Amino acid sequence: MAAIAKPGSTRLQIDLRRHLRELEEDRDLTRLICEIADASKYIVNSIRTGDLGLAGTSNLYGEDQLALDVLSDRILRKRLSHSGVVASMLSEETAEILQISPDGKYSVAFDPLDGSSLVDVNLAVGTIVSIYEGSNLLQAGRNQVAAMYILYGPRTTLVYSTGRGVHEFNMNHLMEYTLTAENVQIQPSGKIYSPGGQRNLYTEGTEKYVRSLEENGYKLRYSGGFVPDINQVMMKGTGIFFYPHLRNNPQGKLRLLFELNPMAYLIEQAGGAASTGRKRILDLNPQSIDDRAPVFIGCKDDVKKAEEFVRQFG
Ligand code: FDP
Repeated sequence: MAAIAKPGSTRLQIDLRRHLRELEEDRDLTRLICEIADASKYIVNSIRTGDLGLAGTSNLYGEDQLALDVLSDRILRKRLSHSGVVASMLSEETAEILQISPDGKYSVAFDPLDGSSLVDVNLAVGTIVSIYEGSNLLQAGRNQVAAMYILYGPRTTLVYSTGRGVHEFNMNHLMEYTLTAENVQIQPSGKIYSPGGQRNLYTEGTEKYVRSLEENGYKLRYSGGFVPDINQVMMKGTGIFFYPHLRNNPQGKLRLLFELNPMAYLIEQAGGAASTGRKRILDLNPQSIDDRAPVFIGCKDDVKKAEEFVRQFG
């Protein structure tokens, strides 16, 4: 494998394309990741200047779409369908898998703008992407060949993995992504927790788990956006995020194909873990494109503890 810095050390002024080239990644995969990175520049622009009104359509899940969701979706879909390397693609905003080209080497599932309920209050949102080889998007997340997210916060950052560590890039004033952290690592346990979902709907296992975190001095740090919340774990190298099974909703809220699989891939690559409380996220076999699952994701030992509570108390 080509040059990757040791954890904690960073090589600067390396742009995304060069980084991928140095890792000797497949040319088509390099192309695909760079196309998504390029598309994100237009999404950033739309976020800065975009129309925040409702677009008058709703997605598969019956939620109102903000114009920005629609815009981001269009930007990504257009880029991907013209990339020449995509066999099929699936957006969180659409109800079907689109077959693009029989010559395409990769398939892509993406959430173009996750956390859209935070847009109108100017909190951080993000794009999440999951990549498989071939045209099958309905397979276990462990088969992903790459995953990435882009966080639109005070800064725009891109985090990717092709199975050779997790790397962070910052968008500079020329809108180029330059390397800021290479081979990001998550510690075995931490003192931060980000709890999604309504606490009075938690099952006994999750409630007891949260109490044990509080008793052990864990601090609550939760933004309400999956991308910034996961990025916090990733870049601080510590913490656990969960959106658990609820009393009235055993599947939780987050979507397997667009949210959980790519984040689980990235977190595992950084040395963390991701579980439903009973099973490794990356081992779940999706039955349909809108599958959801509960999730405990972050520091390995913290996820293990959550699993113990869920196993014992449900
Ligand atoms: P949003 O509905 O704003 O798009 O799955 C999307 C998501 O946000 C995640 O980003 C976030 O972690 C979660 O939902 C928040 O869910 P609640 O609305 O139930 O708090």
